[in-house]
Amino acid sequence: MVKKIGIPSNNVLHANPRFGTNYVDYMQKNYIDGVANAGALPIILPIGDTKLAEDYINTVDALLLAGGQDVSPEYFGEEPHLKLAEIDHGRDDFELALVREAIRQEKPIFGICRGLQVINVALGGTLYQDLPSQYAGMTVKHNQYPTKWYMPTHHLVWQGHSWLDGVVDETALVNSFHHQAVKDLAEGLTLDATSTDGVIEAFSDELRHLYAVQWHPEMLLMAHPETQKLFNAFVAKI
Ligand SMILES: [Mn+2]
Repeated sequence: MVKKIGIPSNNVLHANPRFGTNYVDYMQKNYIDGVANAGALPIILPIGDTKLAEDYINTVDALLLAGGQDVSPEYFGEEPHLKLAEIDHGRDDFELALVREAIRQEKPIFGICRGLQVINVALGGTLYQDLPSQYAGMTVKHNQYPTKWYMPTHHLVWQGHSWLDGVVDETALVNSFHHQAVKDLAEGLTLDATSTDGVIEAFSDELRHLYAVQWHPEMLLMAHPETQKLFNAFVAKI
């Protein structure tokens, strides 16, 4: 049986003349490609009521959490920092509920960028709301804009053996489009990689089947097809 991977959607909350409405749910095609090319079936889960989380998780074998907005600091007990970017409580609540339900049903989760941060917060961890102003040791450009999204820019420092062994080349560069990052890693998560300035770039938890990276492998797929190995490795965990 083909493995079904639920991908919670993102949405557009601002008026958008292209669609003639304020409310559009969407998911970038490169996440869908990563899942489909790994032989799994991508199923987009539209942002909805948290009460639907159990039914949604019942219908899929795993979750993939995509990038996007900042996570609201209310979920880790802070007021919004001056440099906090756009937040969306609807998306936060829905994804946090899906993460908790997937863990309860022992279904694997792959978190990418914001997805990594959502997993950490769901389990009681905290975030830097804005790395440049809150992380004094920041010496690496973690928002590589205006460099293109498919262009990897910074190195990783591996912290031990993990599911990424043989999947991501240990000398590889990764791309980087984040101004938030994990501050306190939630209990039970294993640190897999940081950047050279110590920002958390990957963690996992084999017991709870959680796998997360701070970079954007889906954006590298077209220019660096070897990145597909990361999606394949996740699907092999299901
Ligand atoms: Mn980075």
